[in-house]
Amino acid sequence: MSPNMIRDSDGSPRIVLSEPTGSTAEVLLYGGQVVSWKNERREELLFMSSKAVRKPPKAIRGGMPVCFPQFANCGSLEQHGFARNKLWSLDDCPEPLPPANNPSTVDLVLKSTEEDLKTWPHRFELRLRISLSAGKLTLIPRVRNTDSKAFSFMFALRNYFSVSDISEVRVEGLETLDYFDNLLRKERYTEQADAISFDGEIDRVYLSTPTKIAIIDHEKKRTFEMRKEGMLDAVVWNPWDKKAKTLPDLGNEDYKTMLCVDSAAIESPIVLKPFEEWKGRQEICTVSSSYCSGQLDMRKVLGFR
Ligand code: TA6
Repeated sequence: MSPNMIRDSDGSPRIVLSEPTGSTAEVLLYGGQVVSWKNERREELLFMSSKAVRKPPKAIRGGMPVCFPQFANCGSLEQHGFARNKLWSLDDCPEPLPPANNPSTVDLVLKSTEEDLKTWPHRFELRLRISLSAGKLTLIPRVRNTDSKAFSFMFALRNYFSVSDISEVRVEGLETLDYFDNLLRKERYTEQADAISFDGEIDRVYLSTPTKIAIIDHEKKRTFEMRKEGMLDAVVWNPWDKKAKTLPDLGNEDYKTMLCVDSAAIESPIVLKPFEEWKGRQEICTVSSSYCSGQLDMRKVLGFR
């Protein structure tokens, strides 16, 4: 049995994943983008801008945009590359992954076209498996070099988390790491705090992070546990009020209820020889956290027994 495919009001295809405990996820072929993840209590876990634009060539501001083959504007392509601005297809050949054939998993693919070669001169196949289970959303991105020469690329899964109030959120797992600060000429700094909290714009690429990162929403008593493989870095971004006003597809107050923590391969771009394939993995679990003034034992949340 496959996932449910419905049509949006504008006719664009939307795939609805479901699993037995009642959580759902919704995916658009446009951008290969998860645009909704609701838990069994029908609470939306991902942020979607109140002014999101859902048609080409704009990327949809919310959910989980795929940034490929470039991150930010550190290259000749559009911001965050072109993958999130293109129409993907259902992938009927997800090998070497076993076929999914269940309502909680979908396989998508984006293949380079001759037209694409004019902007990025490399033949590729970008695949994404999106799999929903109770309290967990797993994304498995893969990039295959189908060209006759090697190429390198950056990659990120931009996770727009829905939070109750950004000033009540902490991120654990990035302490003591070096990071590039996009607000300070991308210079390299070292994180001094034992957890990241938010009182202004933040735009950092943390380097060579641990596998596990926790995003703790005190007000909702909810922790997102993020585990990633094949993507060494993590981006943390919130535009805050001033930058938010410069983004036409972001509501002026939206910054208060969003936080981007992305799985990313940025500092060391991935290099593929002809016919090699890179595979990443990102799992996000939701955990009820009875955090109250330091009671949450982060060693347990992050699995350090
Ligand atoms: O976090 C990196 C970054 O480039 C920020 O500087 C900001 O521009 C953000 O991504 C948003 O990018 P987008 O293209 O989604 O508006």
